[in-house]
Amino acid sequence: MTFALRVVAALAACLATLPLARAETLPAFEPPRIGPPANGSVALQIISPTVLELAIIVGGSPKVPPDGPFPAPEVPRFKPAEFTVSVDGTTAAVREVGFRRRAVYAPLKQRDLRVGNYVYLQLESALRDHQKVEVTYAGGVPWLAKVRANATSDPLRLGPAVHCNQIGYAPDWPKTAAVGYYLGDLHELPAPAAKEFIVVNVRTGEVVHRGALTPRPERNSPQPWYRHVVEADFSPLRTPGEYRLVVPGHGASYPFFIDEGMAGTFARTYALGLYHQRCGAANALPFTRFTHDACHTAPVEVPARPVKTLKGFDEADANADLFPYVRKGSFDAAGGHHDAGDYSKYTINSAGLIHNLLFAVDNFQGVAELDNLGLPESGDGVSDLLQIAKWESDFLAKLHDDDGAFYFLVYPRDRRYEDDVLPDHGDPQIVWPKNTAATAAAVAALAQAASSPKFRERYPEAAKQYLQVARRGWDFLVAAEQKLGRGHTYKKFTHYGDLFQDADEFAWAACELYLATGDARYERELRTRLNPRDPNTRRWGWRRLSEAYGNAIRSYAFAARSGRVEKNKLDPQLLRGCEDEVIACAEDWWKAARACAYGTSYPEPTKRVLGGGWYFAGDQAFDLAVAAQLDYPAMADRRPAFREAVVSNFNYDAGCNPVNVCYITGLGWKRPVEIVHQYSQNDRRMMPLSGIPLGGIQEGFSWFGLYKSELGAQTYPQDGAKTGPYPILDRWGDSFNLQTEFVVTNSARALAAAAWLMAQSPLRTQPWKSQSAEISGVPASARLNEHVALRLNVAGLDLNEARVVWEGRDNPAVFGRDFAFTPRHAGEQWVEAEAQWPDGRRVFAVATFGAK
Ligand SMILES: [Ca+2]
Ligand SMILES: [Ca+2]
Ligand SMILES: [Zn+2]
Repeated sequence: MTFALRVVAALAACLATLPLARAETLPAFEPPRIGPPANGSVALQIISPTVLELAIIVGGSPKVPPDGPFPAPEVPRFKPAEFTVSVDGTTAAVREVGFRRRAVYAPLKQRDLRVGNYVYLQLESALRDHQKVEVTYAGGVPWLAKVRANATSDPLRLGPAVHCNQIGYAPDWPKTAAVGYYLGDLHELPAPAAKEFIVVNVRTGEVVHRGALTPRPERNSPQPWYRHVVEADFSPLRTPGEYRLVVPGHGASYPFFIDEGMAGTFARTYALGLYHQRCGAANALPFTRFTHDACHTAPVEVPARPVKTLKGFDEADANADLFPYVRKGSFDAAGGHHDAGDYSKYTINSAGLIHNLLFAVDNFQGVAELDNLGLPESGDGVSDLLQIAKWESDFLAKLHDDDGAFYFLVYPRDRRYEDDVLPDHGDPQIVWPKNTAATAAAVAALAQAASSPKFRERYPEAAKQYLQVARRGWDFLVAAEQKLGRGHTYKKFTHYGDLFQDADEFAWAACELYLATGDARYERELRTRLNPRDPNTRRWGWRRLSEAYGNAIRSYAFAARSGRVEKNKLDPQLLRGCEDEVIACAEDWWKAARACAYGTSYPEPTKRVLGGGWYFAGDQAFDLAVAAQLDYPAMADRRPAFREAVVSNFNYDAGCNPVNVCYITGLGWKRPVEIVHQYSQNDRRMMPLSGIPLGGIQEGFSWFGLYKSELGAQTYPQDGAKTGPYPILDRWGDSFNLQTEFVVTNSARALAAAAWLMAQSPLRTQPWKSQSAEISGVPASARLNEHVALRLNVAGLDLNEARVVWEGRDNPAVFGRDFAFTPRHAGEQWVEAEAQWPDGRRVFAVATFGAK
């Protein structure tokens, strides 16, 4: 039998309802447009055999709205009779019409509002495959007037209701995709009538797998959201390749890989994101195209003026004189990582970053051996995660005053945010005053580094010096407590470290100092400050392993396992309590992932109050990975479950979510272009810098200057509606939204969890540092509006396997091996290409030409 006949026979035998095209007629996948749709664009999509979606993008007014509540635009009332649906030339009856509306694009720097208006047409009878559908509108809604739109029910069309991990799955991972869709005031798409799905090889058209669609309803939600979601589990498919998952009548997923490199993709991309946060050093080719010179290398000032006169101190000024500055003048505080989308450096998060990465180096199986993440320091024989942690801890070890206390943060001297510059053109900086929470966190992190067996082995001198600095910091804390009394030492500057006031940071510091020194004095302190069974050590009474209590519990639970102390130096009760808490935390996240239709560990208490925001699935993945390292008797059974939940959290972030958005920049097919990041708000590119985690759940849009309350007001059904609100996991819009802004501790946790998976894969020993690439076809000079055909060339790597993104001056970003660049304005032209392989290796190429 020929190959094509085999496919047809397989389909005929197993899939009578799946009239898939023969292999040779498999259409090539057309990469999607990157970025938001244009104003005025009209698209008809076939969501299911009986549901059509007509999407019309309507521009907002160019004027910034006045202050105060924005008047919600009228909700159109459609009648089925206003729509004519023709199927292969025959009129099909429309039973019901639904509607939803949401801003699809709202950038920060220039007002450019694009509002998606989605009309749903529920048909009386089901479409068959390969039918031509045309919709016309004859009603009076102005933005829909005289619309005529076409679509074909190609079984392999991109199906918006089919959600997969767009990056891919490792052969031995559980592999799931989801089917579901929100139809506005028609509520949720019913579960598909089909009982089966298939997986098709993109290159050959071969049907390589078929399986049953099974219900995966959302549980424990007060709203009837995601009740009809079904899951497609294709775990048995292990053959590496590029595939699409097809659900009869609903279309196909984006292409994805099954590849041993998947964990490497996540780990290398998160590592690149942390490289992009690196301060005091340049970001340079060939490691990234998002370059800048060394930043913030000037000495930071200890403010000589009263703090009250400085801008941005308004929350701290009332408290700044409790621990006055001792050292005057300025000092070297270069290094570390920019905290988040801004370029400041918060001591609390610096300490958290060190904890997370060093914990993974010391405890996550195989992670310490990874030396191939694609960073400048890869391939030098030293653990890459250890080196990232060292970069941060060298910075932190400098950030103390002469009295041993640590400054709260490094911050611009004259304003809150350096929001109009790249970091190498950043501001003069100052340090904020000291507080006990920042000091205790720094003490803990440096003591942890000083006692980390892997760190000490590689950096014995630094370890000694850190321990000295940590002890002095502790002495400051003890003196402060003697003077002011326990529970009265803490002053709030901002919300960083404010949870549990300074009690959790004190407990963490005592814990790490005990593990670093074995000194009974610290152990006594620890015992009075840490009770892992006390619900008051949990955020909101339920979120386990929060903040510095979490760090202390984690470190103590693994103190002997990581080789810090002998087991007989540990209090068995306390040890058991810490281990139990680590496992209970992972159980919470595993249950939450199971209770979510889309497999992310959306915490149930948050779900019950319809909450969201600052949700980073990598945090939960980290907690799950931590528990999976325990060799507790009960753990043998639980390890696969926890690992499965790690993967389902990554799947969600990689696009297996209701809106198909990839919540890690630089990956996937549907990529946000507008993120909360000063670099990306000020560089020349359309695409944000790669490797940045984005919050995967948001309650709604942020209020900001050019839109004020308009983004929320444009939404229908409203996010906050009492009945039938807009479902929480559907609330994404490509907008500057503070609720999606990460901090580097989120990056570190996600990297650690991904690195653990990578360390179990064949990729763990694959050498990789970086590789230069070249753009061919670059002309000497540019002629306006004439195409320039460009091609990316990379020696020794097969670009057919890569996802390549191009962009250039005045040209939007596009996917493709080649690039047709068009100079739009006189002067120097630039083009850039970024290629990423299924194992996360990435190369960048940049060219400039034309007049200067
Ligand atoms: Ca290295
Ligand atoms: Ca605290
Ligand atoms: Zn910097």
